[in-house]
Amino acid sequence: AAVEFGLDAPYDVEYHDRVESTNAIARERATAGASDLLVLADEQIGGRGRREREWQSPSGGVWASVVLRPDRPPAAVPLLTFAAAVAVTEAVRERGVDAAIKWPNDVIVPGAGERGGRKLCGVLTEMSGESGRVSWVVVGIGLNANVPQGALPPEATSVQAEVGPVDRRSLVQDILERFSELADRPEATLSVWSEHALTIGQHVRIETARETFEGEAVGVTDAGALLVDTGDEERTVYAGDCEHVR
Ligand code: BTX
Repeated sequence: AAVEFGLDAPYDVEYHDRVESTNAIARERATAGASDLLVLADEQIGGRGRREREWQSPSGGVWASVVLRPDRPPAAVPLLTFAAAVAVTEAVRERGVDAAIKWPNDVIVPGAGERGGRKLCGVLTEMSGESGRVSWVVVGIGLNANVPQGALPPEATSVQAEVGPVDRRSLVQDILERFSELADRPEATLSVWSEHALTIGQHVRIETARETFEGEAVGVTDAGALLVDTGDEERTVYAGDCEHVR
């Protein structure tokens, strides 16, 4: 049914009208040996974010998971999350949405006041491997494209809410082309990411599995970890939630 979306993608495409989670299907396919595969759905009923959080995925969105077998160490995998965020940011900007990246995995519409900092897209990257080698990676992209505002959490926005409904086929196509181009180019990814990222220079509140602290985001490492100056020391944050405090 990939015909439904009519995609001419740089990956094999498996299309579903409705699934639990495209990441869950992609993980199964990856475990069975697949690579360069895109699992795409119109609607998810069990979409997931990081730490098992729910991801609202009503019909009309772009719920997509790419299976890759990249020849790179696990430490370089977060740059695939960056590549996806860059691809989405550029594609929606081309369509008139004022989008920017929030470390590590969100595309937001900055704005001011009440409508400021709303989440447009999230990326969930999962991987498997052993002894320092990556076996497979699943990069899950959740983009609120043509979804009604009422079906989203209040802190979210959609392409439709920002600029009106868009052609999802060409949107997905643009995202995939850019993503596949960046997927093999970690250095290029990092530099374009930095251009689109809002986080650097902001005062941030970081929440990791173990602690919460604040400081100024001063940069990212080559592997995409966030550097935060707390005033006392510079911390390196590999994974966690980040809020822009001011
Ligand atoms: P995250 O953990 O950074 O963000 C999850 C949080 O985002 C939720 O707790 C909620 O507050 C908020 N949220 C939930 N749904 C939406 C939405 N539709 N728009 C904006 N904010 C929302 C982000 O995780 C990573 C999400 C990846 C989703 C893709 S969709 C394709 C693939 N399949 C799958 O199950 N997950 C990925």
